[in-house]
Amino acid sequence: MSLDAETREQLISSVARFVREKLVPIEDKVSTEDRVPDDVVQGMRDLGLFGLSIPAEYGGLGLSMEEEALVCFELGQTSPAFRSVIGTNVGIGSQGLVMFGRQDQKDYWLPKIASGEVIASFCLTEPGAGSDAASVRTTAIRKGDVYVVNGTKRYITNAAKAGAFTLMARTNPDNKGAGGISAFFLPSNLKGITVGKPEKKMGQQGAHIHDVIFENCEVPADCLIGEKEGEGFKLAMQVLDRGRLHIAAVCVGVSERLVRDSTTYAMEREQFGQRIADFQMIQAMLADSKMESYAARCMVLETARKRDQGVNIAMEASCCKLFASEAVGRIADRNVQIHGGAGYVADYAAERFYRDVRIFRLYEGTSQIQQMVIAKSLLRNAS
Ligand code: COS
Repeated sequence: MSLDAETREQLISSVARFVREKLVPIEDKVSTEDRVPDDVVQGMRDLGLFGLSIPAEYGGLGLSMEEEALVCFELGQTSPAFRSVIGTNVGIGSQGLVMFGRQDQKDYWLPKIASGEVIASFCLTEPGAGSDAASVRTTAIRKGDVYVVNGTKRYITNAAKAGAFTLMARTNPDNKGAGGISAFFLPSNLKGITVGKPEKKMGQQGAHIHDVIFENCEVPADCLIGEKEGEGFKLAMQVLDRGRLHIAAVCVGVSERLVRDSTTYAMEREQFGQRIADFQMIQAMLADSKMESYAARCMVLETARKRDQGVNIAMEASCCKLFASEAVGRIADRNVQIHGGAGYVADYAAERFYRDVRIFRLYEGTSQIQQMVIAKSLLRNAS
């Protein structure tokens, strides 16, 4: 679904204002205290941010992918830890259900996810299964009306706040490959689920990741997403295709913020009797950063529009994630460089963003995984 032009404009400008007035001023505090305040989370609920991608019939905003990207461009203009609050509900936590859920599952869960009443996390990664997502070892063995789940999930964003999990587990241990994996959507308060302590991370303080441990957890059989076992890997891949585009859009937003910060600083800072913005070597860095952020923006919008037209964008989403996440890394690095010594100390946002953006090249598939997806697609289509 797509909004009319006026509603779209209103939404984008409300998000931009919220970011500018409520989020940017507390970036540093959130980072230091490692916590997003409750009133800010409530503000996100009021704006409908938890339900960006949930169809309107379930109380979400039902945005098209292009509209979601436009919102991400705005949300990315501040510390990415804020985006993480809504990120799993909008993306990987909910989309398996949106794409493949049964009607009764959607009716029950999606309104709660859209309103932010329930936080949904995505449990795929394990200690032994990261890039090789098909090697999931967590098992879900059917016994009567339940699946008995055993295993450990790792680096699960928002797990401690989650009211529900999208879980990938092996329902057929005899099939060690992708076909043995099924997807479940289950409440987080079942007996046998423990959430570990938050990990100490390099950046994005305020956003948290945890282990989720399943020990003989009896998951009602109707928590299986859809009707059939063995569909979990393909579900995860399709959720990630979409998620990668979302992350690329966030990278664009952060890139644009950093280009602005670099330019502002270069115009304020004086050396050798003039502002450093007048030195061509500084200008070259500014120009490269702008070029890369603009290229990433164009790629994301083009791919989002294609997806909205129903085109399979698995390969293009990987192109976007690869380019935008690597670009924002270079842009954050140049931003530190332009700030000089000030870029290395925590008084300026440059140091924090440098750490914050590093994860973009890792989660929802590393840069090397995106290269694999792109190359595999090229070879498949050429043969
Ligand atoms: N959409 C639909 N189906 C897909 C798909 C996609 N994007 N990608 C793969 N599949 C299907 C394949 O068509 C294949 O189906 P068949 O067995 O019917 O032919 C099946 O899934 C297995 O595919 P493939 O052999 O390509 O899987 P691989 O084990 O080689 O893994 C990669 C492919 C590496 C791309 C995958 O494991 C991956 O994306 N890993 C990274 C995971 C990740 O992002 N982790 C981050 C944690 S989540 S925050």
